[in-house]
Amino acid sequence: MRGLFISFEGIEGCGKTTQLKRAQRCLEERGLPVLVTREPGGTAVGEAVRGVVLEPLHVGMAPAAELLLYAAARAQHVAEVIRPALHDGRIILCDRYADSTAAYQGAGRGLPAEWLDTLHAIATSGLDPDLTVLLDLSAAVGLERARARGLYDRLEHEAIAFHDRVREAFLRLAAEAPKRIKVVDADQSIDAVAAEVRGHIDALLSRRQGAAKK
Ligand code: T5A
Repeated sequence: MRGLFISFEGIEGCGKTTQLKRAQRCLEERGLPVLVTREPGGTAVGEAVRGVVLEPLHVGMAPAAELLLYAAARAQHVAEVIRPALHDGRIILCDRYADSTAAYQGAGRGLPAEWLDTLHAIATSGLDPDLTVLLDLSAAVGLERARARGLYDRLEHEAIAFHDRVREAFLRLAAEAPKRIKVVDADQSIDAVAAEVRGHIDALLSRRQGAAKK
């Protein structure tokens, strides 16, 4: 049976990585085959692109160059990792995917939607996640959490207004695709967030089992 593709999205510091690890543990304890990956990254090419695109010294990167780099990393990731893992029946937990491009390069940088649509088609052939967990948090709290770790990447240097636009864009995407994108309030304890995330993943697994029985 085809696997499942689950992405985790949200602004900087919203807790994606923390929650993705929790979900991984929970699924592996049940003996399910899980693959954890991230964007940009997940392949040698993608990790090299990640180094370029997140480098704080690259302050002058043109928005179009940024968009193309994220798209290039995604094209490699989909071809080398995501499609093969889906074919092998694995549950893919992916830290960021195409909704990040819509939110950051679309709303954040103001790049035209047609460019994003075209590159999405080229990079993914239209592959969307089965479930996207959107961890919603105010930009102020998210950046405080991210900065408390002492590491700043290039996008974390952007003004708070940029991150507010990104958050609003994620919420708009969720309103447009309520079946796929589930919003979870990330301003709760790690355990409380994990319980909500687990609920959404369990609902997806139940739907899958129900469909398989028909
Ligand atoms: N990007 C990416 C684009 O612009 N376009 C794209 O197409 C793509 C794919 C990627 C950057 O690239 C951009 C977006 C990003 O700027 P990244 O490393 O994936 O960078 O993304 P970040 O959001 O920067 O990752 P972070 O590691 O900063 O955030 P996470 O993973 O959301 O948060 P996490 O889990 O590491 O937690 C951050 C801190 O908060 C604590 C954790 O312990 C940790 O210290 N925390 C909590 N504290 C209190 N309560 C909770 N509920 C907490 N949950 C976690």
